[in-house]
Amino acid sequence: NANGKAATGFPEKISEKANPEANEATEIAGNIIYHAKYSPHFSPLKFGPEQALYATAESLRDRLIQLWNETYLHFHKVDPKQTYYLSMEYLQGRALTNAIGNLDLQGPYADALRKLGYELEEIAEQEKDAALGNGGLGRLASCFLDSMATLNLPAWGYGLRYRHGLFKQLITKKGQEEVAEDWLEKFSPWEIVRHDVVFPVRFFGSVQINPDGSRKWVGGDVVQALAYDVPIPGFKTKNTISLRLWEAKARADDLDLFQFNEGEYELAAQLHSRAQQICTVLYPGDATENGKLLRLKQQFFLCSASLQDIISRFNERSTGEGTRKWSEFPSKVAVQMNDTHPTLAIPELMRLLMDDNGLGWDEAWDVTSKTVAYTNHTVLPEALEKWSQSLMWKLLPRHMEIIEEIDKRFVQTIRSTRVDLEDKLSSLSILDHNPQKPVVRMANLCVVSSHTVNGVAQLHSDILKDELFADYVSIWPNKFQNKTNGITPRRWLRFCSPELSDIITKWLKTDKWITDLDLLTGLRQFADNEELQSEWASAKAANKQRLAQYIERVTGVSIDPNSLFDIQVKRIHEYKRQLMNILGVIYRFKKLKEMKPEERKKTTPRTIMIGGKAFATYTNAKRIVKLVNDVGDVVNSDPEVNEYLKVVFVPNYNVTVAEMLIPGSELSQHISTAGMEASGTSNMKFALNGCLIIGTLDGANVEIREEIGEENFFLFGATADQVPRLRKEREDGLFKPDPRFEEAKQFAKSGVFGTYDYGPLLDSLEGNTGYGRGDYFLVGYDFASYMDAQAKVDEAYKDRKRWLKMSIMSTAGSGKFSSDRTIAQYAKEIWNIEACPVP
Ligand code: B1H
Repeated sequence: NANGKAATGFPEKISEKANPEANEATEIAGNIIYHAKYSPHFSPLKFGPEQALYATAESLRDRLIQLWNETYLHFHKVDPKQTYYLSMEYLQGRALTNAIGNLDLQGPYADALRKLGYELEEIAEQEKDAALGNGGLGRLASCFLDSMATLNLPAWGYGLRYRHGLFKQLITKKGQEEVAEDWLEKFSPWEIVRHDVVFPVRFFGSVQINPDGSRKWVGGDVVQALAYDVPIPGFKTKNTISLRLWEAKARADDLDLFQFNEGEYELAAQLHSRAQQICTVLYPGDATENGKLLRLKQQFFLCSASLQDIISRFNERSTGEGTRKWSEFPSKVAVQMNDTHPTLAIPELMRLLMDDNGLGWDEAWDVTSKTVAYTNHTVLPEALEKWSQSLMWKLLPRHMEIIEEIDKRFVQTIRSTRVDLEDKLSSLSILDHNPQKPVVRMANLCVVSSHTVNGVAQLHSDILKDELFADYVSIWPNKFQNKTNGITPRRWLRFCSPELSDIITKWLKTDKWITDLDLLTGLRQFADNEELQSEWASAKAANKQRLAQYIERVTGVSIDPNSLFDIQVKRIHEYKRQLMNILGVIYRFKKLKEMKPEERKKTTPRTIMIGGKAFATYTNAKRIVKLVNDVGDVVNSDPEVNEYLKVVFVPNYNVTVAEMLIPGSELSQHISTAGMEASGTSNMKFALNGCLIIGTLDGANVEIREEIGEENFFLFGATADQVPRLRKEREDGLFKPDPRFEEAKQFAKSGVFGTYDYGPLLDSLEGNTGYGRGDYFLVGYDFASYMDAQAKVDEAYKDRKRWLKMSIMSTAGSGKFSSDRTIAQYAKEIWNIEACPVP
């Protein structure tokens, strides 16, 4: 056939050349064919792109398993202190290009596939995007795993194996629609089911008091947690760590055969279906009581299975003189809680130590509080988890006893040592006894029980210390730290933009920057160099071209690769202010319409791309999606202006789409109300790829601007410390809107963008309407400086040399934002672990 393959689909003969890479490629091609023929998933007669993907992945998996085993055995032998990262979310995206790149097999794999009639890129395109997370928090966990492996750290991730990841976003006439995602439709070639690793996890039941006074949790439902290991290779190292994902299963004897034979099939399989529900979807809607219960079950399931596994490994690695002393536990184990979602690790570890292993309270508390640490990712009050006490008593009665005891002891200690805090105790305590709705405050439980609490960017950590957790700081001044987030330079530069990477390597005369990102500062001295600038521009142009083709393919909109590519992609949230972006677009459109043709020609042509998913029940976020799409329809089909302005909603934003968008970006928007975005991580990815940022002094923007230089950053907007006063002024009717803001809103409401009722959305920007939240996010206040900053962007883009210099300076200043730096700091300053490289 056209690919030079025989009728069966398999190439008849693979020719060899006399160089070692060619031999390696031949061997790999042989492995791929072997898997295509003998792995039982597909007909052995066909070798289409999909078969090629699975066979290629399986050939890599063989290598990964080998490395994974070596790493495991090495850790076992050396017995170092090990970190366990507990997270309800991982946004792994695709794994093929990453695995090939980290194993440094790019050349041989590309050659091998070419022998088989395929391009590596074409095969990589077949892979589904593993989206077991929502957004930044989940992607951070995945970047962290890459860095842990690359730094040879003894560290593992634990998570849940959701059958369906984050929903797929369809854009229809109605706006966003959600469809169940299906990454396991066929199977994932990257996971290894571990039938030998199974732990029971209990729900409901009651607490039994034994004659000796000890307590035991009994009865209820018991579900089995089965481990699936996803090997995580480090970059150019043997170390390959594990992302262990738990799946919930019932046991065979949970099936009631008697009932089944009576024809009561559903009743008979009750326990099976209840077990299955746990891992069916990522974060189910929690508006209903059932939804809340399921979410809580998921959290506990992760914590219980992971801790049983950790404890059994701790015992396994004991050096032969019987079981180890429990007091050694904190010097062998560090548990990091990714936000409050795995808070139940605290009472579960206490329970396992006391009820299953006979420790007393003080001993168990000492071990637990020296083991767990907590990362906070948000200060938004609605995202601070609070669980109903009655729900917790029902599902986890023994844990509630333990939480009560932790709270009681904490309150007692404060009462006896800190009289000054007496009136703060009602907000510092873990249990909130508000008679209307008694709840457990998970963040408080984390702060009280953890040895270290950290925020994810300097500004955010300062807010934690000065506001959210200020009173705790007065109790434990040394408990609080900052760990500014980072991103892996492998996925987010080396692999997603090989063109730019090669240029960087050429000018730095080394590729060591891939694992030592601070070396990028070496580019600064060449930022004005014309040769570099022209190479830089052509790499960027190639990435823009590729992006333009992608956009046309998925949206049908053709965009001009010579226009300024302006991108805002992230979850749709009012605090992230996509609404401000689109109002700015609306204003720009109106002005372009009002201009004479000669005037229009003087403007900077722009393509504005906005993408992101709205939570299924978040009405205003969905209205924003609809508005962006409606504005796009009108603007893009307007023959007078569409040469100068295009507006595209990028559907189904995910890790894979990000890998296409970010390398092709020139300007990106990180425009949250100051103080609300804990860090942001896409800002780092864009800057690393030479994309300029228009943004507020929020989250990690602050540090990015410091690193790349304020002259290379389009800054606007109120600062975090001004926000409370501005909100107050807004409430008191003292705010005078900029005329551009009024004009944009009026135009949006005028009906030019269709018949959908945007009243409720736009009214959220007003002070005191029925829907209004009094413009809580200060779009009105920041709009003027935002538009001014946008005008500066237009001017800067006209000066190509200046723009390219700024772009190079962005990349050059991004070294700090490597997740290698972040993880090295966690390892040293929180976990107290050291590298354990496989020889
Ligand atoms: C972040 C979340 C989050 N902060 C609740 N909080 C969730 C909260 O499913 N839930 O219930 C899921 C996620 N996610 C993000 O974390 C911050 O908003 C970003 O600013 C930050 O960059 C990211 C990683 O630290």
